[in-house]
This record gives sequence, structure tokens and C-alpha cells, in this order.
Amino acid sequence: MKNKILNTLKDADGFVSGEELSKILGVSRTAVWKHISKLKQEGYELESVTRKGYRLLHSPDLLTAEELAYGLNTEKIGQKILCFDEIDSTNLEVKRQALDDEKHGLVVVAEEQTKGRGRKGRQWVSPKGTGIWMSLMLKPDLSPSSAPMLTLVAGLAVCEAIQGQTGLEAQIKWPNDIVVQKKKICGILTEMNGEIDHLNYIVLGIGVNVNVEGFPKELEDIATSLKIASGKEVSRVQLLQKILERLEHYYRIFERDGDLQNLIEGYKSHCITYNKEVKVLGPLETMEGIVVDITDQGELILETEEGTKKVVSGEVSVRGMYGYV
Ligand code: BTX
Repeated sequence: MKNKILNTLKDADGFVSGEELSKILGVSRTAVWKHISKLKQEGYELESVTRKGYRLLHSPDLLTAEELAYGLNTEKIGQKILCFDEIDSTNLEVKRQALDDEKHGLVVVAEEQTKGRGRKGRQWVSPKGTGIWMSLMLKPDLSPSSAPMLTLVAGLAVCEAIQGQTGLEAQIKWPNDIVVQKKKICGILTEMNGEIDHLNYIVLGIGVNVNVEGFPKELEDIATSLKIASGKEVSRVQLLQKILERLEHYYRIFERDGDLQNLIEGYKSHCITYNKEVKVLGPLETMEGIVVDITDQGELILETEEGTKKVVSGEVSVRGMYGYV
């Protein structure tokens, strides 16, 4: 009921009378008034004027299912959104939801993560009310070997959403960091559940430092937020919606093609690793060279002193970034 009132006020360009609201919703004017008071308590700025009714002036930037659903322009991704005030990790929650056979496109969002995770068991700092900490459940009709490419698809979507919403120049550090002003603003953690030849589902975890104002000492030199970089508060609701919309668009192309053939040029144009001197910490060896290409499978082609090498995974340092000189 509260949401219906909210959406009616959002749709209306101006005042809606208490009488109209009670008619639309089929409840008494006292009930309408109670819901309005509740909305005010939640941080919605509402103006009430005698004989005119109510008008919505401002919505708080809360990551609630209602706020995120309003105006979201997707067909599958985000048609169901679960929001938590606090959670261990949104990636873990998607895995728990998978036990109930949740559908493709489920999105889990939290205001705060107490055990936010990076790759290889690393920690992801996720302070309350300042970031987008979210995970998606994806069920592509593809083989398990295609899964790592989804990190690149997501990187492209987030990068463009950030640029579109803030005007900041965002870049991708292969495969999964989004960087603004040479510092990390977003990390992506892709996990897979499946058998050797069958993919059950993918958990795509995305963490964006939106309005974070400060980082622990050890991250100060490598991390930043959109607010720090732009000097302005950024709407998490709008950015999250934009990320889901771009992601659905690119995901569709990726699923149709089965690889990145139609996305890789766009990816390269944002990629800070492309055409750069890098050092790769692989599982077996460390290599240095210049990234001369990125394939349709998302692998780096590295020109080294020993010849051309293909990099499928590994930690890549780009010269001039995060202290690598
Ligand atoms: P990563 O392993 O590439 O990055 C983790 C490293 O990044 C940490 O070791 C630390 O140095 C640094 N770091 C930690 N927190 C932050 C931060 N807030 N901003 C910048 N740098 C940081 C990247 O892993 C993948 C991160 C995915 C996070 C999302 S949030 C929603 C979802 N749920 C979850 O538990 N993880 C994902």
C-alpha cells in the first residue's frame, strides 16, 4: 500500500489530493495519512498543503526493492530484487537463494556487507549506505568455459554506466577492476556453480564505491569513490539501475554469440591494460611484456622478450598504476 502511494506520487507531476489517493487505493483518508507519515519517517520529503494534497519533493537514496524497481528498464535482470540492510556477502546470499531454485536475473543488494569478498578469499571493504554491493544470479545457456568472459561483459557495463551517470572517465583494468583517476572504484567477483561440462548458474558480484568518503589506511593509495573523484554525491539508485540495464544489453549479445566477438572492441576502448606494459603474476610464472591484443575469448595477447604469450588468468600490474613503476 505504502508503495502504491509512493508510485502514484512519483507518477504525478505535482499534487495528488488525499481524496484521490484514498479512491485510487480503496482505503480511508486516515489510512493514507498514516502511510504518508511512515514515508516521511523513512526519509521521503513530502509536502502537504490543505485542499491540494500531497506532493513528493525528494526521495532518499535508499536501496530498497521499490526504489530500484521504479523506472527500471530491463526485461529479465532485476525483475526480482532482494534488499538487505546488512548481510555477510551478497554473493553468498545468491548461493543460498540458489538452493530454492531462484530464477535467472535475481539481484541481491545490501546496504552493508560484513564479509564482503574479493577474489582468492581477499576482503572487499563494504561500508554502510555508501556503495553498491550487489550480486546477480545468471543462468546462461553456455558451457562452463565461457564463464570467465562474463567478468569482462560486466566490466564493460559498469564502466559505461559510471561514465554515463557521472561524466567521469572510467577505465577497465583487465579483467575485473574499474578504475577512475588511476584508482580502483569497483571490483567484480564472478563465481560459478556447475559440473565439468554443465553450468548451473553464475554469481556475478559487483562492488562500486559510490559515496564512500574514506578508506582504511592500507587502501588509501589504491582505492577511490565516485564522490571523492567527482566531488559530488551520486545517486546509487540511478547508477544501479543503469548498471543493470547496460548489463542486460551486453549479456544478450554475449549469450547470442557465445563469446565477445561483438563486444571486444568496446571493451578495448575502455581498457587501461590494452597497449600497455604489464607484469603478469600467473599461477606458474611471472611474465613481462606489452598487451598487443585481447581475444574474442577475453584473453590477453602479450608480446614478451621470449615471444608471444596468451594470458588466460592471473594478476596483472599495469605500469604506472597502483604503485607499479
Ligand atoms: P579483488 O581480489 O580484485 O580485490 C580485492 C582487493 O581490493 C583487496 O585485497 C584490497 O586490496 C582491495 N579492496 C578491498 N576493498 C576495496 C574497496 N572497497 N575499494 C577498492 N579496493 C578495495 C575484487 O576482488 C572483487 C570485489 C567484488 C566485491 C563485490 S561486492 C558485492 C559482491 N559480494 C561480495 O562479497 N563480493 C562482491
